[in-house]
Amino acid sequence: MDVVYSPAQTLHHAFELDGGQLVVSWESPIRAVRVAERLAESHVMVEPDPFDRDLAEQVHDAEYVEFLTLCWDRWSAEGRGATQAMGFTWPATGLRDVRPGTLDGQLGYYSFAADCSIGPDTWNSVAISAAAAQTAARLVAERTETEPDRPAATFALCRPPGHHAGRRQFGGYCYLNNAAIAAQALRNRAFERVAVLDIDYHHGNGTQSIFYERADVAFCSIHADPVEEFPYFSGFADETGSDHGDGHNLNLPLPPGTGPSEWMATLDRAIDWVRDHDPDAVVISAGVDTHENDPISTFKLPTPVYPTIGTRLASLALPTVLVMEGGYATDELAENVAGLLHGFESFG
Ligand code: OKP
Ligand code: ZN
Repeated sequence: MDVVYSPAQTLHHAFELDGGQLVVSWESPIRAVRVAERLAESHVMVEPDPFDRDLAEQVHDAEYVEFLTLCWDRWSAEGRGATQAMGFTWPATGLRDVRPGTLDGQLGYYSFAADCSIGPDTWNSVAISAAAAQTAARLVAERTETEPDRPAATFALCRPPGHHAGRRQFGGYCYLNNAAIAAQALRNRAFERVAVLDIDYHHGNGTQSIFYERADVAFCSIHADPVEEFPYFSGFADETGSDHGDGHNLNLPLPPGTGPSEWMATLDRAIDWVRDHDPDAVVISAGVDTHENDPISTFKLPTPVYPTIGTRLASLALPTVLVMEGGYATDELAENVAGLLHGFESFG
């Protein structure tokens, strides 16, 4: 399969509040560098199309997208360009959901976590990361038209990741929701029903919330139980969708420390659920922070399991956009991603 990626995605780097201190984010540029280097040995690398803002505004509020594009300029115009922009107060429970006029107010209004700063290159990398997902969806749609009997697949090497970003909220290292943008792009083409399957270690709260009331995009996620793990306030098993989306959302939380046999059995459940929804195309939120050496996660998947995961995903035999999410074991990351893709490609 082709890989969509631009080196401009490495320009962004962020800080996160961790253990009471602001530190360099685990979500580092080297992640994309290593994965790209590795995949270039075995795959055709494709440059992303120009960022399609109208498409992004189908899954994000236009005002929010505007905020992201202007944030750094406003921040530096305030004379604060020596550090990166980050909020410090949020409309938490009991407070009012009003949009403030000031930058500090809006930084809180538009985010849910202090792990996601905005620097001079953030918007550029974020937009190109989203464009990689959008381009991967286009390629899958076009290949499905020319070869309808052969399920097309493309990998969007997205960085920064996206699955925590909501309609108007950044956090969890995510600003624009790349997987949601890919799913919407597929919906805008010939695919009437799309399923997003999120196998990142963390719950894809942003993707879930974007499609929660919709029947045309189903969402299923396997992740660490939010009782113990980020994002803490979303990802419970009783979140099943609402309104038209009722029954179109499935969360499969697992305890910290979950190993490969339990995880693979859960993947089988997820794949069965997706198949029961009879989608025309699939988006995989492909995080590999489930790896045993991941520095911020607790699952125990060994490197050799990723090809097996890829093969199982391919067994859906549907047009598929794979979108990279997390994975912070930088020494193993590229091998795990390559293994996932090779396993996928070896199916059938
Ligand atoms: C992004 B993705 C406090 C911990 C913040 C945020 C985890 C975001 C994961 N510094 N952790 O799902 O891989
Ligand atoms: Zn994650």
